Amino acid sequence: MRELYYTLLYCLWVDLISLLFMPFRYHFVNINKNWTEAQSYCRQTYTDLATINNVEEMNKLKSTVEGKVVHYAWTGLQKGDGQKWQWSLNDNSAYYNWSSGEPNNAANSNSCVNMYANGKWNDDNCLTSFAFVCYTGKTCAVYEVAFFT
Ligand SMILES: [Ca+2]
Repeated sequence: MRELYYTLLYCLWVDLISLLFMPFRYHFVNINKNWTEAQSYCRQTYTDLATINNVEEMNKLKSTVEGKVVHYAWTGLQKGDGQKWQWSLNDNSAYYNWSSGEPNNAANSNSCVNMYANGKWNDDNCLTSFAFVCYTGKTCAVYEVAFFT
């Protein structure tokens, strides 16, 4: 029990520090990778590919990538089972910021979502290589687990 208590304190502390010093949870990675490679990179280096749940997060993401995205950057959105859009991080969100005319499933092969420099989204071929945006979630999830079990 004492160990759990210390772990909780440690995680709260780590999260507090990361909130203070890393206010932006998004990281633009200027390396061209296909969607799956980008996902692996983000999972190894940060938390996952970027999740965008609402307008505030979209604006935060836009300011992170401002002036950096040349063409497109992968986000964490992908067509999952049942042809439903799903975030790589498994968040359920009903927020979408599609560019006009998208998603168009061009050539019947558009199952992954990238964003233009203006922040609008486009469905594209997952095998095409683009820069991408990763996401840093909570550094410690231990106290959540402890509270909910
Ligand atoms: Ca498209």
